[in-house]
Amino acid sequence: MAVRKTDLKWSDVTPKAVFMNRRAVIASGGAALLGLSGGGQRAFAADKLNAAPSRYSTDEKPNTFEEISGYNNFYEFGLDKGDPAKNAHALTTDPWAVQIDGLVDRPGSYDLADILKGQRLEQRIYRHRCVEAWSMVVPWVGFELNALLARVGVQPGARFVAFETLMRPSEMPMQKTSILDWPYREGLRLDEAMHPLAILATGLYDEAMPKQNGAPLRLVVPWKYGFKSIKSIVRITLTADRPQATWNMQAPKEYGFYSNVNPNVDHPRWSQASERRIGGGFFAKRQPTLMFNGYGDEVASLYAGMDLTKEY
Ligand SMILES: Nc1nc2c(c(=O)[nH]1)N[C@H]1C(S)=C(S)[C@@H](COP(=O)(O)O)O[C@H]1N2
Ligand SMILES: [Mo]
Repeated sequence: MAVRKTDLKWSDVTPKAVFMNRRAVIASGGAALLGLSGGGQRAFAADKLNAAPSRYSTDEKPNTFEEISGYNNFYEFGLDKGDPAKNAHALTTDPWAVQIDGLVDRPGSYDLADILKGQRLEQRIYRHRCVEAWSMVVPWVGFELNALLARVGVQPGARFVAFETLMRPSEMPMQKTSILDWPYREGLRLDEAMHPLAILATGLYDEAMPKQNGAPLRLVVPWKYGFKSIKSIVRITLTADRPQATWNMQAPKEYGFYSNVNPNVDHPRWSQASERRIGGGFFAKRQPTLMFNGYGDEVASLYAGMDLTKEY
């Protein structure tokens, strides 16, 4: 892959996480995974990734690593929740380049290691709410999307940010079918993308991102339904016009562009008023879904004056 090195002013500091991906996996030969399976709850220190705790973390109890990496939507690897964990090992995530283009001052194809250099990694324990009305609590490790956008220089005409997942049918078998219009695409309004809650994540707990969760780089936007959080990102484009988003293209009456978590706007085929927390067990009570997934104090002002029953 083309690597342009670079007129970006990346700092010389190299966080451990840059090397983590390669080292931990090779060194452990899978032993790390065995270590995980016994314990349920894991330490949140995230030392291996050198990630600082965040004031944006929820104090709710996180789901286990096994729950978070064993129950996934990643249609490139199959439609069942267990398919990504079974099939995503086939994905080559190193080397990895991200094309950053459109209305930016310093467009280019950037090696992921260069992007991570000098980024302040944080552990963000976020609520995670799928449009299918299940939820988890996930200790992501990542950095604010706005930090990357600042580094490439957003031009004045930019109003949206578009994201694309890798297109590689040889490793992503469902891309040989037309169940979705590949590659998976998503978009945010620029002010949403600049919000400090929106992160690019490279890890979970203190491990590099499992492939089924979108290694090596995925978006996390905790006040929106999970499908906005696009996985295995290879392209970020600043645009003047609203970009296409996969589920919105697929079924616009069911999935709007904004896709803010909203208990008052039902999906046409099911209620969004409550959710099932994964791992709670079969008899666990459903819990009420919160407006903006509980992040209203932080993000509601982004939507002042909008009718969220129409712009869903
Ligand atoms: N490329 C890609 N990204 C994707 C998806 C997908 O199918 N392909 N599924 C989305 C959906 S519907 C959800 S709920 C989240 C799930 O993220 P998780 O598996 O880490 O919980 O990923 C989102 N990102
Ligand atoms: Mo989802």
